[in-house]
Amino acid sequence: MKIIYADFIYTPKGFIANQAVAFTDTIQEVGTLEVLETKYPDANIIKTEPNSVLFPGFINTHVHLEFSANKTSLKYGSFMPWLDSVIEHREDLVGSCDNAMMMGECEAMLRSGITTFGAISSFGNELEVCEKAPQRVVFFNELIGSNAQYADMLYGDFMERVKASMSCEKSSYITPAIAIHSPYSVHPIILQKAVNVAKEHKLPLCAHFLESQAEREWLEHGEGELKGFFKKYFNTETPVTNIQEFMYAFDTYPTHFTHCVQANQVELDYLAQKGHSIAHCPRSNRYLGVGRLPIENLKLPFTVATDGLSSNDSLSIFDEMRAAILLHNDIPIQELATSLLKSVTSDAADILGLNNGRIEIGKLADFAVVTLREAPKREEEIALWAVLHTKEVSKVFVGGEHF
Ligand code: MCF
Ligand code: FE
Repeated sequence: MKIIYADFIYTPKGFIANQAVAFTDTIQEVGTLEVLETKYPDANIIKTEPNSVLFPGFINTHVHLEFSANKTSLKYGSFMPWLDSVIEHREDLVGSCDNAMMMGECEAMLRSGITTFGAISSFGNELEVCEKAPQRVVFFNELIGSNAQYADMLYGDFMERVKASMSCEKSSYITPAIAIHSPYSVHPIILQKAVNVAKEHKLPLCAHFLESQAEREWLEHGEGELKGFFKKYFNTETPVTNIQEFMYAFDTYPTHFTHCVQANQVELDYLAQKGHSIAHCPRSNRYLGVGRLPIENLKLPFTVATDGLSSNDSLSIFDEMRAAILLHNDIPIQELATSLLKSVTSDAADILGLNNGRIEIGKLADFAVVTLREAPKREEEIALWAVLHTKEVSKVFVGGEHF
Protein backbone atom coordinates (compact mmCIF):
# COMPACT_ATOMS: atom_id res chain seq x y z
CA MET A 1 0.00 0.00 0.00
CA LYS A 2 1.12 3.56 -0.75
CA ILE A 3 -0.35 6.80 0.51
CA ILE A 4 0.10 10.05 -1.40
CA TYR A 5 -0.63 13.42 0.10
CA ALA A 6 -0.97 16.76 -1.74
CA ASP A 7 -2.25 20.21 -0.75
CA PHE A 8 -5.09 19.80 -3.25
CA ILE A 9 -6.82 16.92 -4.98
CA TYR A 10 -8.58 17.48 -8.29
CA THR A 11 -12.14 16.24 -8.65
CA PRO A 12 -14.45 17.06 -11.58
CA LYS A 13 -16.52 19.11 -9.12
CA GLY A 14 -13.60 21.15 -7.76
CA PHE A 15 -10.38 20.95 -5.78
CA ILE A 16 -10.39 19.56 -2.27
CA ALA A 17 -7.76 20.50 0.29
CA ASN A 18 -5.87 18.41 2.86
CA GLN A 19 -6.74 14.93 1.67
CA ALA A 20 -4.62 11.89 0.94
CA VAL A 21 -5.10 8.84 -1.26
CA ALA A 22 -4.25 5.23 -0.34
CA PHE A 23 -3.57 3.02 -3.33
CA THR A 24 -2.11 -0.20 -4.68
CA ASP A 25 -2.59 -0.55 -8.43
CA THR A 26 -6.05 0.87 -7.78
CA ILE A 27 -7.34 3.56 -5.44
CA GLN A 28 -8.28 2.05 -2.07
CA GLU A 29 -9.34 5.04 -0.03
CA VAL A 30 -9.47 8.84 0.07
CA GLY A 31 -9.27 10.60 3.46
CA THR A 32 -7.09 12.70 5.74
CA LEU A 33 -3.44 11.67 6.05
CA GLU A 34 -3.89 10.95 9.78
CA VAL A 35 -6.80 8.58 9.24
CA LEU A 36 -5.11 6.73 6.35
CA GLU A 37 -1.79 6.44 8.21
CA THR A 38 -3.55 4.92 11.21
CA LYS A 39 -5.50 2.52 9.05
CA TYR A 40 -2.48 1.45 6.93
CA PRO A 41 0.53 1.71 9.30
CA ASP A 42 2.85 -0.17 6.90
CA ALA A 43 2.08 2.00 3.91
CA ASN A 44 4.78 3.84 2.05
CA ILE A 45 4.02 7.56 2.47
CA ILE A 46 4.64 9.82 -0.52
CA LYS A 47 4.66 13.51 0.36
CA THR A 48 4.48 15.96 -2.50
CA GLU A 49 6.12 19.39 -2.61
CA PRO A 50 4.20 22.36 -1.16
CA ASN A 51 1.44 23.72 -3.45
CA SER A 52 1.04 20.43 -5.29
CA VAL A 53 -2.20 19.29 -6.88
CA LEU A 54 -2.91 15.59 -7.33
CA PHE A 55 -4.65 14.95 -10.65
CA PRO A 56 -5.75 11.68 -12.19
CA GLY A 57 -3.24 10.95 -14.98
CA PHE A 58 -4.12 12.84 -18.15
CA ILE A 59 -5.52 11.10 -21.22
CA ASN A 60 -4.48 12.14 -24.73
CA THR A 61 -7.14 10.42 -26.84
CA HIS A 62 -5.60 11.02 -30.28
CA VAL A 63 -1.96 10.87 -31.38
CA HIS A 64 -0.13 9.52 -34.48
CA LEU A 65 3.25 8.29 -33.13
CA GLU A 66 4.35 6.97 -36.53
CA PHE A 67 4.65 10.54 -37.80
CA SER A 68 6.98 11.63 -34.97
CA ALA A 69 9.89 12.33 -37.37
CA ASN A 70 8.12 15.31 -38.90
CA LYS A 71 9.70 18.66 -38.17
CA THR A 72 9.66 20.66 -41.41
CA SER A 73 8.64 18.08 -44.06
CA LEU A 74 4.90 18.62 -43.90
CA LYS A 75 3.43 21.86 -45.10
CA TYR A 76 1.39 23.75 -42.49
CA GLY A 77 -1.10 26.55 -43.18
CA SER A 78 -3.95 24.92 -45.04
CA PHE A 79 -5.32 21.42 -45.40
CA MET A 80 -4.75 20.45 -49.04
CA PRO A 81 -1.08 21.48 -49.27
CA TRP A 82 -0.60 19.56 -46.01
CA LEU A 83 -2.30 16.45 -47.42
CA ASP A 84 -0.20 16.65 -50.60
CA SER A 85 2.93 16.90 -48.46
CA VAL A 86 1.80 13.81 -46.48
CA ILE A 87 1.58 11.83 -49.72
CA GLU A 88 4.97 13.12 -50.80
CA HIS A 89 6.83 12.51 -47.53
CA ARG A 90 4.88 9.76 -45.81
CA GLU A 91 7.26 6.94 -46.71
CA ASP A 92 10.38 8.87 -45.67
CA LEU A 93 8.79 10.12 -42.49
CA VAL A 94 7.45 6.78 -41.36
CA GLY A 95 10.69 5.07 -42.46
CA SER A 96 12.89 7.41 -40.46
CA CYS A 97 10.75 7.14 -37.34
CA ASP A 98 12.34 4.35 -35.32
CA ASN A 99 11.37 2.85 -31.98
CA ALA A 100 13.79 5.08 -30.07
CA MET A 101 12.19 8.19 -31.54
CA MET A 102 8.65 7.02 -30.73
CA MET A 103 9.66 5.99 -27.21
CA GLY A 104 11.18 9.45 -26.76
CA GLU A 105 7.78 10.93 -27.57
CA CYS A 106 6.00 8.56 -25.16
CA GLU A 107 8.40 9.78 -22.46
CA ALA A 108 7.74 13.40 -23.37
CA MET A 109 4.00 12.71 -23.05
CA LEU A 110 4.62 11.07 -19.67
CA ARG A 111 6.55 14.10 -18.40
CA SER A 112 3.54 16.26 -19.31
CA GLY A 113 1.41 13.94 -17.14
CA ILE A 114 -0.16 11.78 -19.88
CA THR A 115 -0.66 8.31 -18.42
CA THR A 116 -2.97 7.03 -21.17
CA PHE A 117 -2.94 7.79 -24.87
CA GLY A 118 -4.92 6.75 -27.93
CA ALA A 119 -2.38 5.79 -30.64
CA ILE A 120 -3.77 6.00 -34.17
CA SER A 121 -1.74 3.41 -36.04
CA SER A 122 -1.65 3.47 -39.84
CA PHE A 123 0.84 0.64 -40.28
CA GLY A 124 1.18 -1.10 -36.91
CA ASN A 125 4.79 0.10 -36.59
CA GLU A 126 4.38 1.48 -33.09
CA LEU A 127 2.88 -1.65 -31.51
CA GLU A 128 6.18 -2.78 -29.97
CA VAL A 129 6.85 0.70 -28.52
CA CYS A 130 3.31 0.89 -27.14
CA GLU A 131 3.77 -2.49 -25.45
CA LYS A 132 6.90 -1.22 -23.72
CA ALA A 133 5.72 2.32 -22.99
CA PRO A 134 4.97 3.09 -19.33
CA GLN A 135 1.50 4.32 -20.25
CA ARG A 136 -1.80 2.65 -20.97
CA VAL A 137 -2.40 2.71 -24.71
CA VAL A 138 -5.67 2.47 -26.58
CA PHE A 139 -4.25 1.11 -29.82
CA PHE A 140 -6.43 2.37 -32.68
CA ASN A 141 -5.74 0.28 -35.78
CA GLU A 142 -6.48 2.54 -38.71
CA LEU A 143 -8.54 1.40 -41.69
CA ILE A 144 -7.93 3.33 -44.91
CA GLY A 145 -8.77 2.60 -48.56
CA SER A 146 -11.38 4.13 -50.83
CA ASN A 147 -10.75 2.06 -53.94
CA ALA A 148 -13.15 -0.92 -54.09
CA GLN A 149 -10.57 -2.90 -56.08
CA TYR A 150 -8.02 -2.90 -53.26
CA ALA A 151 -10.51 -2.74 -50.41
CA ASP A 152 -10.43 -6.43 -49.54
CA MET A 153 -6.65 -6.51 -49.42
CA LEU A 154 -6.51 -3.40 -47.23
CA TYR A 155 -9.21 -4.81 -44.99
CA GLY A 156 -7.22 -8.07 -44.67
CA ASP A 157 -4.10 -6.16 -43.64
CA PHE A 158 -6.16 -4.10 -41.18
CA MET A 159 -7.60 -7.25 -39.55
CA GLU A 160 -4.09 -8.70 -39.16
CA ARG A 161 -3.10 -5.56 -37.25
CA VAL A 162 -6.27 -5.70 -35.13
CA LYS A 163 -5.44 -9.31 -34.19
CA ALA A 164 -1.81 -8.46 -33.40
CA SER A 165 -2.97 -5.72 -31.00
CA MET A 166 -5.54 -8.09 -29.45
CA SER A 167 -2.81 -10.60 -28.69
CA CYS A 168 -0.93 -7.95 -26.62
CA GLU A 169 -3.92 -7.18 -24.43
CA LYS A 170 -3.12 -9.67 -21.68
CA SER A 171 0.61 -9.00 -21.36
CA SER A 172 0.64 -5.19 -21.53
CA TYR A 173 -1.39 -2.04 -20.90
CA ILE A 174 -2.74 -2.15 -24.47
CA THR A 175 -6.45 -1.95 -25.30
CA PRO A 176 -7.10 -2.91 -28.94
CA ALA A 177 -9.28 -0.43 -30.84
CA ILE A 178 -10.34 0.65 -34.32
CA ALA A 179 -9.86 3.91 -36.24
CA ILE A 180 -11.68 4.66 -39.48
CA HIS A 181 -9.43 7.15 -41.24
CA SER A 182 -12.14 9.40 -42.73
CA PRO A 183 -15.25 9.51 -44.95
CA TYR A 184 -13.24 10.49 -48.02
CA SER A 185 -10.65 7.74 -47.66
CA VAL A 186 -12.59 4.63 -46.57
CA HIS A 187 -14.95 2.64 -48.78
CA PRO A 188 -18.40 2.19 -47.13
CA ILE A 189 -18.32 -1.61 -47.48
CA ILE A 190 -15.13 -2.10 -45.47
CA LEU A 191 -16.18 0.72 -43.15
CA GLN A 192 -19.28 -1.22 -42.14
CA LYS A 193 -17.29 -4.42 -41.68
CA ALA A 194 -14.85 -2.60 -39.38
CA VAL A 195 -17.67 -1.01 -37.36
CA ASN A 196 -19.14 -4.49 -36.92
CA VAL A 197 -15.81 -5.79 -35.61
CA ALA A 198 -15.70 -2.93 -33.10
CA LYS A 199 -19.25 -3.75 -31.98
CA GLU A 200 -18.67 -7.48 -31.76
CA HIS A 201 -15.52 -7.15 -29.62
CA LYS A 202 -16.63 -3.93 -27.84
CA LEU A 203 -13.54 -2.06 -29.07
CA PRO A 204 -13.21 1.72 -28.80
CA LEU A 205 -13.90 3.30 -32.20
CA CYS A 206 -12.78 6.63 -33.66
CA ALA A 207 -12.81 8.42 -37.01
CA HIS A 208 -11.50 11.69 -38.44
CA PHE A 209 -14.61 13.56 -39.56
CA LEU A 210 -15.31 16.89 -41.27
CA GLU A 211 -11.87 18.29 -40.64
CA SER A 212 -11.62 20.68 -43.59
CA GLN A 213 -13.73 22.74 -45.96
CA ALA A 214 -12.23 20.66 -48.80
CA GLU A 215 -13.57 17.46 -47.20
CA ARG A 216 -17.03 19.00 -46.86
CA GLU A 217 -17.15 20.18 -50.47
CA TRP A 218 -15.99 16.84 -51.77
CA LEU A 219 -18.53 14.85 -49.73
CA GLU A 220 -21.41 17.22 -50.47
CA HIS A 221 -20.82 18.07 -54.13
CA GLY A 222 -17.90 15.97 -55.40
CA GLU A 223 -16.11 19.28 -55.96
CA GLY A 224 -13.36 21.41 -54.49
CA GLU A 225 -9.70 20.83 -53.78
CA LEU A 226 -10.03 17.11 -53.05
CA LYS A 227 -11.32 16.57 -56.59
CA GLY A 228 -7.91 17.26 -58.11
CA PHE A 229 -6.26 15.16 -55.39
CA PHE A 230 -8.40 12.10 -56.15
CA LYS A 231 -7.97 12.56 -59.90
CA LYS A 232 -4.20 12.82 -59.55
CA TYR A 233 -3.53 9.99 -57.13
CA PHE A 234 -6.47 7.62 -57.51
CA ASN A 235 -7.88 8.43 -60.95
CA THR A 236 -11.41 8.82 -59.54
CA GLU A 237 -13.84 11.73 -59.72
CA THR A 238 -16.62 10.80 -57.34
CA PRO A 239 -16.61 10.46 -53.56
CA VAL A 240 -17.30 6.96 -52.20
CA THR A 241 -19.80 8.24 -49.63
CA ASN A 242 -21.51 11.37 -48.32
CA ILE A 243 -21.79 13.01 -44.92
CA GLN A 244 -25.08 11.40 -43.94
CA GLU A 245 -24.24 7.89 -45.10
CA PHE A 246 -20.96 8.07 -43.20
CA MET A 247 -22.57 9.30 -39.96
CA TYR A 248 -25.36 6.70 -40.15
CA ALA A 249 -22.75 3.92 -40.34
CA PHE A 250 -21.95 4.63 -36.65
CA ASP A 251 -25.55 4.95 -35.48
CA THR A 252 -25.59 2.15 -32.98
CA TYR A 253 -22.06 2.40 -31.61
CA PRO A 254 -20.71 5.45 -29.73
CA THR A 255 -17.70 6.75 -31.63
CA HIS A 256 -15.02 9.35 -30.88
CA PHE A 257 -14.98 11.68 -33.93
CA THR A 258 -11.81 13.70 -34.41
CA HIS A 259 -11.90 17.38 -35.48
CA CYS A 260 -15.54 17.99 -36.69
CA VAL A 261 -14.51 21.61 -37.24
CA GLN A 262 -16.61 21.84 -40.40
CA ALA A 263 -19.67 20.03 -39.02
CA ASN A 264 -22.84 22.16 -38.99
CA GLN A 265 -25.37 22.39 -36.16
CA VAL A 266 -27.63 19.68 -37.63
CA GLU A 267 -24.72 17.24 -37.87
CA LEU A 268 -23.43 18.09 -34.39
CA ASP A 269 -26.94 17.60 -32.98
CA TYR A 270 -27.16 14.26 -34.75
CA LEU A 271 -23.83 13.10 -33.31
CA ALA A 272 -24.96 14.23 -29.85
CA GLN A 273 -28.27 12.39 -30.17
CA LYS A 274 -26.48 9.14 -31.07
CA GLY A 275 -24.18 9.32 -28.01
CA HIS A 276 -20.98 10.16 -29.91
CA SER A 277 -18.15 12.44 -28.76
CA ILE A 278 -15.46 14.65 -30.28
CA ALA A 279 -11.66 14.73 -30.05
CA HIS A 280 -10.72 18.39 -30.35
CA CYS A 281 -7.16 19.12 -31.54
CA PRO A 282 -6.76 22.91 -31.32
CA ARG A 283 -3.16 23.21 -32.50
CA SER A 284 -3.62 20.71 -35.34
CA ASN A 285 -6.70 22.62 -36.52
CA ARG A 286 -4.84 25.93 -36.39
CA TYR A 287 -1.70 24.59 -38.10
CA LEU A 288 -3.71 22.98 -40.90
CA GLY A 289 -5.87 26.09 -41.25
CA VAL A 290 -9.17 24.26 -40.98
CA GLY A 291 -10.99 26.58 -38.55
CA ARG A 292 -12.05 26.56 -34.92
CA LEU A 293 -14.39 24.05 -33.28
CA PRO A 294 -16.95 26.09 -31.30
CA ILE A 295 -16.60 24.10 -28.07
CA GLU A 296 -18.70 26.70 -26.23
CA ASN A 297 -21.85 25.38 -27.98
CA LEU A 298 -21.16 21.66 -27.99
CA LYS A 299 -23.92 19.44 -26.62
CA LEU A 300 -21.75 16.35 -26.73
CA PRO A 301 -18.74 15.38 -24.63
CA PHE A 302 -15.32 16.24 -26.02
CA THR A 303 -11.66 15.58 -25.26
CA VAL A 304 -8.67 17.79 -26.01
CA ALA A 305 -5.97 15.87 -27.84
CA THR A 306 -2.63 16.63 -29.48
CA ASP A 307 -3.00 14.75 -32.80
CA GLY A 308 0.44 13.69 -34.12
CA LEU A 309 3.64 15.59 -34.78
CA SER A 310 2.36 15.45 -38.37
CA SER A 311 0.25 18.48 -37.45
CA ASN A 312 1.75 19.73 -34.20
CA ASP A 313 4.97 20.86 -32.54
CA SER A 314 4.80 18.80 -29.34
CA LEU A 315 2.77 16.04 -27.69
CA SER A 316 2.47 17.85 -24.35
CA ILE A 317 -1.09 17.94 -23.03
CA PHE A 318 -0.31 21.22 -21.23
CA ASP A 319 0.95 22.86 -24.43
CA GLU A 320 -2.33 21.73 -25.99
CA MET A 321 -4.52 23.12 -23.21
CA ARG A 322 -2.66 26.45 -23.33
CA ALA A 323 -3.27 26.59 -27.10
CA ALA A 324 -6.97 25.93 -26.44
CA ILE A 325 -7.03 28.82 -23.97
CA LEU A 326 -5.69 31.16 -26.67
CA LEU A 327 -7.76 29.77 -29.56
CA HIS A 328 -11.08 30.00 -27.71
CA ASN A 329 -10.59 33.61 -26.71
CA ASP A 330 -14.27 34.36 -26.10
CA ILE A 331 -14.83 31.71 -23.42
CA PRO A 332 -14.35 33.00 -19.83
CA ILE A 333 -10.84 31.86 -19.00
CA GLN A 334 -11.44 30.18 -15.61
CA GLU A 335 -14.42 28.27 -16.95
CA LEU A 336 -12.42 27.17 -19.99
CA ALA A 337 -9.43 25.96 -17.93
CA THR A 338 -11.83 23.93 -15.77
CA SER A 339 -13.56 22.32 -18.73
CA LEU A 340 -10.23 21.52 -20.45
CA LEU A 341 -9.02 19.63 -17.37
CA LYS A 342 -12.27 17.68 -17.25
CA SER A 343 -11.94 16.89 -20.96
CA VAL A 344 -8.54 15.20 -20.47
CA THR A 345 -9.48 13.27 -17.31
CA SER A 346 -12.98 12.01 -16.46
CA ASP A 347 -14.60 12.79 -19.82
CA ALA A 348 -11.76 11.16 -21.77
CA ALA A 349 -11.93 8.05 -19.56
CA ASP A 350 -15.71 7.74 -19.98
CA ILE A 351 -15.40 8.15 -23.75
CA LEU A 352 -12.67 5.51 -24.13
CA GLY A 353 -14.31 3.19 -21.59
CA LEU A 354 -11.36 3.25 -19.18
CA ASN A 355 -11.48 2.77 -15.43
CA ASN A 356 -9.32 5.83 -14.68
CA GLY A 357 -9.58 9.62 -15.05
CA ARG A 358 -11.03 10.17 -11.55
CA ILE A 359 -9.64 10.04 -8.04
CA GLU A 360 -12.24 7.71 -6.56
CA ILE A 361 -12.20 4.37 -4.78
CA GLY A 362 -11.85 1.50 -7.26
CA LYS A 363 -10.33 3.56 -10.07
CA LEU A 364 -6.89 2.70 -11.47
CA ALA A 365 -4.07 4.45 -9.60
CA ASP A 366 -2.89 6.69 -12.45
CA PHE A 367 -1.82 10.10 -11.14
CA ALA A 368 -0.06 13.26 -12.26
CA VAL A 369 1.20 15.68 -9.62
CA VAL A 370 1.26 19.31 -10.67
CA THR A 371 3.27 21.65 -8.44
CA LEU A 372 2.09 25.26 -8.54
CA ARG A 373 4.73 27.97 -8.39
CA GLU A 374 3.28 29.41 -5.20
CA ALA A 375 0.20 29.00 -3.04
CA PRO A 376 -2.93 29.91 -5.00
CA LYS A 377 -4.37 33.15 -3.63
CA ARG A 378 -7.89 32.21 -4.65
CA GLU A 379 -8.97 28.61 -4.81
CA GLU A 380 -11.23 29.13 -7.81
CA GLU A 381 -8.15 29.87 -9.93
CA ILE A 382 -6.26 26.60 -9.37
CA ALA A 383 -7.36 25.12 -12.70
CA LEU A 384 -6.09 28.12 -14.64
CA TRP A 385 -2.74 28.35 -12.82
CA ALA A 386 -2.22 24.61 -13.29
CA VAL A 387 -2.84 24.93 -17.04
CA LEU A 388 -0.79 28.09 -17.54
CA HIS A 389 2.27 27.28 -15.44
CA THR A 390 2.88 23.57 -15.99
CA LYS A 391 5.64 22.55 -18.38
CA GLU A 392 6.26 19.19 -16.72
CA VAL A 393 4.52 17.41 -13.89
CA SER A 394 6.53 16.73 -10.75
CA LYS A 395 5.48 13.10 -10.27
CA VAL A 396 3.61 10.56 -12.35
CA PHE A 397 2.13 7.14 -11.51
CA VAL A 398 0.64 4.48 -13.77
CA GLY A 399 -1.13 1.55 -12.12
CA GLY A 400 0.33 2.62 -8.76
CA GLU A 401 3.94 2.58 -10.08
CA HIS A 402 6.03 5.73 -9.91
CA PHE A 403 7.79 6.67 -13.19
O1 MCF B 1 -5.40 14.19 -37.83
C1 MCF B 1 -4.41 14.62 -38.72
C2 MCF B 1 -5.08 15.32 -39.87
N1 MCF B 1 -6.10 14.51 -40.51
C3 MCF B 1 -5.89 13.27 -41.04
N2 MCF B 1 -4.91 12.44 -40.87
C4 MCF B 1 -3.82 12.52 -40.14
C5 MCF B 1 -3.52 13.49 -39.19
N3 MCF B 1 -2.28 13.28 -38.75
C6 MCF B 1 -1.81 12.21 -39.35
N4 MCF B 1 -2.73 11.71 -40.19
C7 MCF B 1 -2.46 10.50 -40.98
C8 MCF B 1 -3.61 9.55 -41.11
O2 MCF B 1 -3.65 8.66 -40.05
O3 MCF B 1 -2.12 10.90 -42.28
C9 MCF B 1 -2.54 9.95 -43.21
C10 MCF B 1 -3.33 8.89 -42.44
O4 MCF B 1 -2.60 7.72 -42.29
C11 MCF B 1 -3.34 10.77 -44.15
S1 MCF B 1 -4.19 10.00 -45.40
C12 MCF B 1 -3.32 10.27 -46.84
FE1 FE C 1 -5.37 12.66 -36.49
